Amino acid sequence: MAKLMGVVNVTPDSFSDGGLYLDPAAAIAHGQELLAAGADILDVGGESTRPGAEPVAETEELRRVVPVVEGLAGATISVDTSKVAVAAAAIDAGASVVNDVTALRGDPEMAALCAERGVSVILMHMRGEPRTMQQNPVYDDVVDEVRAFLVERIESALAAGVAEDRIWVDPGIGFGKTAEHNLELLRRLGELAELGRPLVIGTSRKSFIGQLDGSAARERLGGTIASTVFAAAAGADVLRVHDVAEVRQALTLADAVLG
Ligand code: HH2
Repeated sequence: MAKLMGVVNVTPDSFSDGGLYLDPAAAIAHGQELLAAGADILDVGGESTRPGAEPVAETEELRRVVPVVEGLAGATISVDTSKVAVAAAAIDAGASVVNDVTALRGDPEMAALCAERGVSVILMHMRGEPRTMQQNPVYDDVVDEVRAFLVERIESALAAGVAEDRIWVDPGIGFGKTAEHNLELLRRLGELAELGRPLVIGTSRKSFIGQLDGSAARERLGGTIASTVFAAAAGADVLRVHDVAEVRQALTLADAVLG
């Protein structure tokens, strides 16, 4: 079965749960709940990357993330950051995966850090930057372009000394893409699974679901479940979700039917 990555957003402004887990004790308790619900990995982040989000200062991001990673040590933890200082401190505190939405382009030192520390790295596709990425994104063929980007980023990570078996890839659902681009990526996910690296997918509560039916971020569980089941059936290896218990049940059922 695909692995589940539970989202722990230690932020005031994440698009679906901003402010709920800004207090470290609340974030740690939430992470423990997600583990009890069957999360295989916890993705701890201190900076929202929602469309329009403003960057967070390094000291603030460190203050949010490090105590939560420390408090959850023992679990498999990824740190959702593009800053090398935050990644380094999180690794010291127990994280073993760096989830970098810039695919190692945001900080010139990040690739070397990941190589040196031997951690796994998630290379995610994003067109532009969060502040502006949803302003009219255009592709000739979104799947071909995402795939070519990921191939180039894999080569760059390898050249920096990251071991091949530490590299995971992610098409970045919602990062510089229209709803139709996201649907096309899900429809043709098999073409990305062919890259031969673990494939991470994050559709959870995202706005392309709301664009289909008008639902608000907290009302998108049905669309989250449908999209994660499709993604798992198409070869996704890691599903990044907020609602671990519900998605786990859906995947268990899908696995039982499909074998
Ligand atoms: N999506 C979000 C954040 N990080 N990382 C990867 N690898 N893939 C994703 O699809 C992805 C990600 C956005 O979701 P969320 O963390 O809930 O929101 P926010 O960025 O507002 O904190």
